[in-house]
Amino acid sequence: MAEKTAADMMVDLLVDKWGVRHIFGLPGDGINGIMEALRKRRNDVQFIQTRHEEAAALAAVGYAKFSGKLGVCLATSGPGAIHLMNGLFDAKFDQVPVLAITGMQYHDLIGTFYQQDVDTVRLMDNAAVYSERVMGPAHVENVTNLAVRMALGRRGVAHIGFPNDFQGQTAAQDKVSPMDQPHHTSADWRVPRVVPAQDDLQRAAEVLNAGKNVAIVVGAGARGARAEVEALAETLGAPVAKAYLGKDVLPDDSPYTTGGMGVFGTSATQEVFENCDTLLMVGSSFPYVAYLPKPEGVRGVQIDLNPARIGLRFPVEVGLVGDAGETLRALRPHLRRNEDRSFLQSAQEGMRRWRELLRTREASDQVPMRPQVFAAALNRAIKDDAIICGDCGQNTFWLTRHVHIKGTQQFSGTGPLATMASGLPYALGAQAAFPGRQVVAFVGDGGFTMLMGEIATAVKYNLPVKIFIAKNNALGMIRWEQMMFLGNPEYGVELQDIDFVKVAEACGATGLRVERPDEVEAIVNQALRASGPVVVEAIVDPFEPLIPGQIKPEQAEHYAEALKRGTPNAERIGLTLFRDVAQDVEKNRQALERALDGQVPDLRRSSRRLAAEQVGGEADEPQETLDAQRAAAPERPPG
Ligand SMILES: Cc1cc2nc3c(=O)[nH]c(=O)nc-3n(C[C@H](O)[C@H](O)[C@H](O)COP(=O)(O)OP(=O)(O)OC[C@H]3O[C@@H](n4cnc5c(N)ncnc54)[C@H](O)[C@@H]3O)c2cc1C
Ligand SMILES: Cc1ncc(C[n+]2csc(CCOP(=O)(O)OP(=O)(O)O)c2C)c(N)n1
Ligand SMILES: [Mg+2]
Repeated sequence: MAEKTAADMMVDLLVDKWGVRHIFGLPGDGINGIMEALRKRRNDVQFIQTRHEEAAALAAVGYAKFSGKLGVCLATSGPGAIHLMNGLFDAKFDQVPVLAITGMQYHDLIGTFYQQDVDTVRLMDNAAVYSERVMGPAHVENVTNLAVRMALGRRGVAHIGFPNDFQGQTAAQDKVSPMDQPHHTSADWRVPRVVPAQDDLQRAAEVLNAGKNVAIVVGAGARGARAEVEALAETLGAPVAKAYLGKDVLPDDSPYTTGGMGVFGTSATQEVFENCDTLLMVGSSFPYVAYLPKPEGVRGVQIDLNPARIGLRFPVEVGLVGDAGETLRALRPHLRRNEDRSFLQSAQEGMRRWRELLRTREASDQVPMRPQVFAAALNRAIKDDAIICGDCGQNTFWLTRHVHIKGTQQFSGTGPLATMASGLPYALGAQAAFPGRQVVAFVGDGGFTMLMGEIATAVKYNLPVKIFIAKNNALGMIRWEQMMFLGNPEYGVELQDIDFVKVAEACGATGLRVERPDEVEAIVNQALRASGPVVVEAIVDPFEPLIPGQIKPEQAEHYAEALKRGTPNAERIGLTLFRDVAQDVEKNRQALERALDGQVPDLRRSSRRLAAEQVGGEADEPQETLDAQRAAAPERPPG
């Protein structure tokens, strides 16, 4: 038998000692040695060839997020490695264990402006907790073991840069240095049990027991601690808000949760944050501090596994470093039951009103279809143990608001990196990890377009992912942000129409289109029943506005200003804005109406007139108006 190459050593270690079963990547001449090692072990580890290295990295993130295991991606030197970067930053931001392996040039040509001679070790510096170049066969075991341990232990990206010629060398072609000892490292890994000291638990309990209105925030770090979180909420009579990446911590019909928080949060959460006197954060680094309770007069306790995240978003009095589940279990005996249930009850009432509002939107029969109708149909159809992947855009709002967690469903998306195009690759990673589970992604047309070649990957590897595209022919979220944040008319946000049904079919997948609310149920179910990968494009209303759970007065002013300053289709946008706020929370209605009245009174008048035409207080405009506006669009100046 031929002697093992350095690449064989690395692959064998990953497969035999670290249990790696999937590697996402794309070959190149900088990694031919590694590809050969993977070919030899093809029965034990599946190489999933993506069409873009970014998708390989994002698939590794999805794989790791849903399975809890190490995600692995592979790219060639130079451009391949550079393409990985976006996905690797996603892993860094969300603290996900991912190992990236890249090729480097021949060891004696590195640093000589040779072809594709990118110093990938330095390239990865800002993304990785560990990034090292292999210096020869004798170095492989030391570096590989440490890289995996760093990725798992520090929950981040580890990177191995492997010079081309070293990949094919054997142990005999290298010399172990006098200071090294072969096989002196180990691949043993056990998840540590991290629990705070009793004194610290006692201090935290004192703060929580003193609270009358305690609010709880849970995030991704509390995934898997559902029972502990519910028990805690019950004891403290405390409503639980869920940060986006912690959406699957509690089912959405739990009596304790007020759902999401932040821009796409619920008004119920916002009310809880305005009225709480104590905040307990469990496994969350929710970034938008402006949406958290104001610290004055609010006492804080936080539980986080990462000491660096304590006190990052809220000036907590007690910061407990520990695992969410373990720490909550240890904390429980120190807590007293809060007999005053009024805070929880009023949160439940707020949630009841919020759900009612969502139901009104979901029941719309308007064409073009409101995206909420599409998301709600998906919500009704998916299985109790589905894996749900999000993307970045307005679609993220609809997904998180209208798809409600139930059963053992798992949910995740790109976090603070907020990268478009993450949904489909996440789904590939999730499906590779769980071949038997239903895996869906809800994405925008802009994001989908960026990596749509990956539908071919799904087909090639028989990964039956279901991709639901909310097609508004726009970079929707930016359209609204340009208006809402700065008061500018939209610019550069329209998308050229693409027939995604044809794209799917061209890749060998099933493509389906849905345009009308009365057919959405059937199409969504047809997609989910299909055995292979499916792309569903839903033609949704491009003018569906983006309105936070509670709009700020200045944001309402900006909307009005943008309409006044020549936003194309201002009339249509004004109407949808009015329609939404007409049934929205009272504060939003007041803010928007005041702003529209002040800046664009004509538009407000026509909104009022149309509202008066509506039968029985329906939220939608009459269908004829929509049809006429659709036919007249675009009312955009040339160029
Ligand atoms: C278009 C778009 C819009 C968005 N808008 C919103 C929004 O309105 N609202 C919103 O909530 N998010 C929104 N997000 C996501 C947002 O940027 C953050 O990523 C998200 O809020 C973070 O959620 P998190 O706190 O659950 O996760 P993370 O930020 O990942 O925090 C998890 C925390 O848990 C800790 N941890 C990990 N394991 C454990 C453990 N075992 N025990 C204890 N602690 C642990 C980690 O150290 C970390 O501090 C949006 C994203 C996109 C793409
Ligand atoms: C890679 C990347 N480029 C640009 C952005 C900025 N951005 C955020 S959301 C968005 C629009 C997304 O459009 P689409 O995917 O169609 O979703 P929609 O908002 O229309 O639902 C853009 C351009 C980003 N987040 N990521
Ligand atoms: Mg779009």
